[in-house]
Amino acid sequence: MGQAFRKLFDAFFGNKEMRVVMLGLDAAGKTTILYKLHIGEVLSTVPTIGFNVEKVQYKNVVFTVWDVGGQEKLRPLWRHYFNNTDALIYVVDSLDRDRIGRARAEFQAIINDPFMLNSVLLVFANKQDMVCLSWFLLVSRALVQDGVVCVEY
Ligand SMILES: Nc1nc2c(ncn2[C@@H]2O[C@H](COP(=O)(O)OP(=O)(O)OP(=O)(O)O)[C@@H](O)[C@H]2O)c(=O)[nH]1
Ligand SMILES: [Mg+2]
Repeated sequence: MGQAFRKLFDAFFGNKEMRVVMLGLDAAGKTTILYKLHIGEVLSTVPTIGFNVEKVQYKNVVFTVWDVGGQEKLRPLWRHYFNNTDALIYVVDSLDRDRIGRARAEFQAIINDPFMLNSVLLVFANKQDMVCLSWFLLVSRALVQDGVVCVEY
């Protein structure tokens, strides 16, 4: 009885859980972001082989954030993380001009996957502290109109 009430109470007022998958090419900065979110500090990282996962709480929402390695040989494994994903954070290295086309192609493949059709989406243009360099990704503004995301430059 007590258990049933607790479940009902949690459903209305308790913590919500969201599964978030963070993807992007190798060295985009995913692991750095994960640990900045988790412990609030920038740690030194090594390339991720496999994944890291941490829980991050914001107000009454617990985000389980999966940070998946982005090296070319690991990218075919990304799709195994898509099922039941509430949100995708796609991290792009704003300075990586040479691979912006590859980053875009991988992004399109992800968002066209049937498992990802209902996921919330954030594209994170990372390394903006270095934008004094000669080239960088322009930060865009995404607007949702009738369920369609329009990007303003
Ligand atoms: N200047 C700058 N460097 C960053 C930033 N974020 C990450 N880096 C650096 O970029 C490098 C790669 O960062 P990681 O977080 O390991 O990249 P990753 O996306 O997890 O890479 P994989 O695990 O191989 O997929 C590291 O040397 C980081 O210190 C940032 O915002 N600014
Ligand atoms: Mg990593």
